[in-house]
Amino acid sequence: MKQYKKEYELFEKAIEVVREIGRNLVLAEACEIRQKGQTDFVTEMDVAIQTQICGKLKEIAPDYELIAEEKRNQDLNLKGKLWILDPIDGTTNFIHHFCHSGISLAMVDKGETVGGIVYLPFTDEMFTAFRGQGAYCNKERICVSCVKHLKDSLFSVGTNPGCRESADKAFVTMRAFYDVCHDIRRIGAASVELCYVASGRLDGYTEHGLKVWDYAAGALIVQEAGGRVTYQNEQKTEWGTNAGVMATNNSIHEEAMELLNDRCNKK
Ligand code: LIP
Repeated sequence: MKQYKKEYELFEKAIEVVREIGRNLVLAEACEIRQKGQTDFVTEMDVAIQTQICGKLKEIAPDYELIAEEKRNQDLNLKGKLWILDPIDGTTNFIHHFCHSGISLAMVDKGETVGGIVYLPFTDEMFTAFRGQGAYCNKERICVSCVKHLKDSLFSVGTNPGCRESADKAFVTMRAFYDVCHDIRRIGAASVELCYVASGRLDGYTEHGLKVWDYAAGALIVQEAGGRVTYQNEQKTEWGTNAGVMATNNSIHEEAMELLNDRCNKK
């Protein structure tokens, strides 16, 4: 902890930045929507929140690089200190007034995530974790569920709507988990689903082809809450790593991975 004293102070400031700017999402009126792909959207609010958070982060941490979903992430030094921001994770939810979106910010030092912040403005829940310090929701310590077997779990499976080519794989995965678990869920925002695993509302979550800003902060929150996160089919890009993510309460991880490998990864 001593080692990260300065980072921790900065992390606390970043929490307030995310909260202050993120809560504007709740007040947002109809806003302009642009299609990045047929089923991949960006709204005026994504851009506004990103611009404001980036501006504030530059003020409080001028030496940090910044990766963010709605900007070109080129010529960055990914080996040093870095923020990874998704200004609205769950943009499709936001567009449809399905109030499950998060503002996700990870603090990275030499390739390792040391801080994770995910703010859910619609429920005013602030999920945070700093490496080695546990995970919290609105300052209350959280931990993963104690479900021991996949057959007793509630499991979320993402569909990665921006990547229709792999829809078969997503729905085979859904079916596989549905066959075994109590039931499946799909919330539509990776960061939110990860925080739900961290707080025991879900026992596990998996989705393929996520971008680093979708999962960086949430993955640390799961780990610090006692859960486990593993990655599949990692693809390094200029700005980070795309990957399939499996996040669980740890107890059901092996079983979930076995199911994924046996029934889904062959598709
Ligand atoms: C979205 C995710 C969602 C996933 C999509 C997309 P966005 O993030 O969180 O769960 O299925 O592929 O990445 O685009 O709303 O920030």
